[in-house]
Amino acid sequence: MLNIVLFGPPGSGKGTQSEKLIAKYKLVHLSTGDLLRSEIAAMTDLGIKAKAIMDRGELVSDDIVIGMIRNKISANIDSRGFIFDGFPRTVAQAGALDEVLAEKGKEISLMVTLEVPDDEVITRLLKRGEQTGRADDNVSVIENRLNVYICQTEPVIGYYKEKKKYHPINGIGSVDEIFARIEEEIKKVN
Ligand code: B4P
Repeated sequence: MLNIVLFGPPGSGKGTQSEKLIAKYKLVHLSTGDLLRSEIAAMTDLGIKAKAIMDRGELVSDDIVIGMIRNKISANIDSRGFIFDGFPRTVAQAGALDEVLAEKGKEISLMVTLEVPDDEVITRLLKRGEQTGRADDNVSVIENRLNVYICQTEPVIGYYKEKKKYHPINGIGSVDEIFARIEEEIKKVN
């Protein structure tokens, strides 16, 4: 199995690159952001709770997202592999992901981090906000998302560094250029 954690700040291009990775490697895409937005669209109890949290740019509780991921992994365990997009976002989520995979005799192959400076992600997210009206793509919420990333999510890098699975790449350039950099990192482990 090829199991990739695609990591980076909000707006670094995780969702964009996931689409290309799925097409090339036939992996199952697990985006916690997309899963949560589907719950919101369906107006489930979980979705109603998640919407308020996401609209503030904060993280939905570990229990909720770990439960969602556990179900999806179990349902697709015979696939060629997974791309984890926007998950794990806390060290507790990273540990839980390893446990869920280990229960099934699997593990993460590599963590690719898209390195993009704050001014660039702010520009990208404001543009998407204008184009799509996404509720969390406005200046004050983007600032909060970046703070949450630094405080709660960046420590996940240390978790994968210790396991020798950390592969940082430059996330500035065209979508195809960045994809080629990701492919180079995959070749090193696959
Ligand atoms: P996500 O949906 O994961 O969204 P994201 O981090 O904002 O976006 P991403 O990095 O995927 O950027 P994209 O490719 O779209 O999270 C949203 C919220 O959900 C979180 O704030 C949180 O509340 C909640 N949540 C999700 N997962 C959670 C978890 N595990 N635990 C707790 N809470 C969780 O790219 C952004 C823009 O840049 C696009 O418009 C794109 O077109 C553009 N772009 C992409 N690549 C580019 C390039 N190379 N050059 C120029 N522009 C580019």
